[in-house]
Amino acid sequence: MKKSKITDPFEKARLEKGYGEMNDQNDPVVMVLGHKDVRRCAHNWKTFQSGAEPGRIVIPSEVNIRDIRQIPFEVDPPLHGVYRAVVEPWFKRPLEAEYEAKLKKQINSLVDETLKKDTVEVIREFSLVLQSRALTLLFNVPNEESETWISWGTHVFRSEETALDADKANILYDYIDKQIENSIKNPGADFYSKLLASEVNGQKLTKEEIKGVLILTFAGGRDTVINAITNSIAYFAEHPESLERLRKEPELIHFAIEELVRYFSPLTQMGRVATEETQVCGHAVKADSRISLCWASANRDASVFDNANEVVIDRKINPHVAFGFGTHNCLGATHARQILKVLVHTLIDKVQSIAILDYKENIEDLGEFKRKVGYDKINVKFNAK
Ligand code: EMZ
Repeated sequence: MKKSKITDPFEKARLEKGYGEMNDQNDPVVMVLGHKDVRRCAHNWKTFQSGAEPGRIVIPSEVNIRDIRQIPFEVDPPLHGVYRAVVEPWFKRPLEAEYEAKLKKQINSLVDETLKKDTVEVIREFSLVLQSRALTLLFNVPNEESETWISWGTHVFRSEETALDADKANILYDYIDKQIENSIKNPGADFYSKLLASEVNGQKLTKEEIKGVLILTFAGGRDTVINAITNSIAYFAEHPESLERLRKEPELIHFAIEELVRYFSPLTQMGRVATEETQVCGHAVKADSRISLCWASANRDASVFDNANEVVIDRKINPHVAFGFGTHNCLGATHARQILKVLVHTLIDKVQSIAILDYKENIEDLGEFKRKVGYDKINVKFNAK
């Protein structure tokens, strides 16, 4: 089996019953597995809410390490839409030519550095660095700030020792408090200042609300983007023919990126809390219990995707849900897509081949399912064109 392969552990359960079950910290989850059901439940925000206790819709639940509500992620309509409208234009900035040019410069220089090395551990030396540097563009702060963020590691709430690390979370919260105070004293063109100047329903955002947006911006796109970058490198290492094809037909890059994101599904699932007694796939769901929308499973649903377990690099019709679906579709998706687009262009320009030397897979333990989501480490060698 190829080292870059990500198998689908949900197939049997999806076909046989349409749902799975897992116990997350004694707060069980009914996992919705089929594409149609996932979309239907995502759409039904009245019954399956996001605005539950902060941290509870995340799996593993973060209720023990976080009381601040992430915004707009943990807010239901109609208020969700009001917050979303405030932040949305900022999260579309990656489409601006100047932003893209800066991103190109960052990724070009990182790939140049990487080409000089005999081996590179992709997660720590490449993906984490790339994600953190790119995030300085989203925040519109100096590139040096990425050094601090790199020191936090691949997840702001999880460490190697523990799945939910309260001390680590506090580092992030303190950092955010400090940045907000700095921007109050010295307003600028950064995201903090932008949020401080924003209003919702005629009222300035409170510090708590600002913090909620910032925690989401730091946490939400971190391990997910890192996994997407790392898995892309592993994929192209083992599929030089795909890299070659994109070199010859760069107009396919857009399709390739959607397909890689579908196949990797960097975020396996996201929870919701039932507001009333209901059922999914004929299975009873109690009021105030959790379901999850299993994006990774929906993205392998053979009734929607031909050759669902293969990367079809030029797949044209691709209604994947890797960035979620409906009201809460990923706020950072534009930024993430730009990162992958610029990365693929840079690989095409500069890299002939990539060799995987050794690796350790990152396997998520989801009760009856075990899912590879990426790697804990992967050493490779980049070879120049
Ligand atoms: C939350 C989540 C958002 C959560 C779209 O996902 O990402 C997770 O990595 C974070 O731990 O707090 O932001």
